[in-house]
Amino acid sequence: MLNDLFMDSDAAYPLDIPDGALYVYPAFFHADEADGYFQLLREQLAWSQSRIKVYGREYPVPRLSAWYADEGRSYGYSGLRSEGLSWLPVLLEIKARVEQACGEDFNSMLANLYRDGRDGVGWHADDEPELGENPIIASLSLGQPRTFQLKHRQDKSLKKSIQLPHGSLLIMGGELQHHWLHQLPKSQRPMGERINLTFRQLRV
Ligand SMILES: O=C(O)CCC(=O)C(=O)O
Ligand SMILES: [Mn+2]
Repeated sequence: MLNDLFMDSDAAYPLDIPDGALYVYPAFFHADEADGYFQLLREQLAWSQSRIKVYGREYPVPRLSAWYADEGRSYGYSGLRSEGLSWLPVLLEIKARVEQACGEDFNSMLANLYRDGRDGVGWHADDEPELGENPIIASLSLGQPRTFQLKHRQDKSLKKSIQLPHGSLLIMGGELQHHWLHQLPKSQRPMGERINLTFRQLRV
């Protein structure tokens, strides 16, 4: 559950959508604090480019990523199982702030680095079985503001497009991952780097 402090804050607001919960905290970190975290994460995280197999052919995904988790937690995706890296001090610091705002604990975090507008992530839901039934996922954005889009799986008329500024926190909860897909589209416009951290609680 999101705690009262978060719900009562002037700086955070719920987005009115059916079949799921979505909250945005546009200035979760102030600009200077967000600048500092961007630099540290850019330098310190173990960024690498994963490859995915589509119809028997392998492709590099259009972004760099890094996966951190409590010891012993592993995560399966694209037929692979991977152990998370050990938390870094900067990540523990950010995680504590995010946990306080959400009133939730997180034991894992997927980081993405979008190098420019040619990087993005396609339509998907964060609905891996290890996340449990209705996961709360807290998504921190740093750097280049990018558009985050959602579309309802059944009702094709339902769409949402949100601009995620430097230092913002987006929280997804309720049945959102069952009923909606989300993506970060590529863009033709010249763009700088963006770092996104998604905090998750693995149940297994
Ligand atoms: O970069 C973002 O804002 C979204 C990333 C995302 O959806 C994911 O990593 O599952
Ligand atoms: Mn996602």
